[in-house]
Amino acid sequence: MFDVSKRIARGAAVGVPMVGAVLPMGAVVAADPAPPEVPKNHCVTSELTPEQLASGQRSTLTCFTTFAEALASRGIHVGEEVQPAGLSTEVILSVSTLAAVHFDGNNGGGASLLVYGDCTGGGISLDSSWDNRISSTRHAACGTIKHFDSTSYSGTQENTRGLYGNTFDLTTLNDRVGSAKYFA
Ligand SMILES: [Ca+2]
Repeated sequence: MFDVSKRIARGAAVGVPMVGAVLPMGAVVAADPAPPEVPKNHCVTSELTPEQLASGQRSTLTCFTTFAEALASRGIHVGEEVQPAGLSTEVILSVSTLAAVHFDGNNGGGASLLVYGDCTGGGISLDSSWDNRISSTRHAACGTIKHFDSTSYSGTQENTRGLYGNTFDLTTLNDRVGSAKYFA
């Protein structure tokens, strides 16, 4: 007799969470109208010509949610899971029009900025979305990259030189780059 009453009590207790389960479902519905906006942290631009540099033009950036989408916008197709630091040197060097990739973080981490062009002295001048953010630079087709403090290719300068495909952390100009020029 005692056991039976315990079972009834447990059965009643089990029924409570079932009724309560309606509330979390209602909470999910209430959250639907405001889904979090996914940031577009992976951007693409083309080098400005020496004439455009001289006229003070700023670079136009097109940004995407994933690194793979940013690459695909210029015809490089990799898996959606590929992150900037994981992009193989083989892929980087297979695209002769990719000058370099800049990163917000050290050693190829964080948001990325792909720069297309050749290596004959063209450059980029950054707007407020990327000014003073670059912390590391990965060389693609261009072996020498000159980073400048100001957006008009002047002020303190830091150059990176080396093997194509290598990534360099900036020191003096970490989080200070306003413009850059690309050379062979
Ligand atoms: Ca940074």
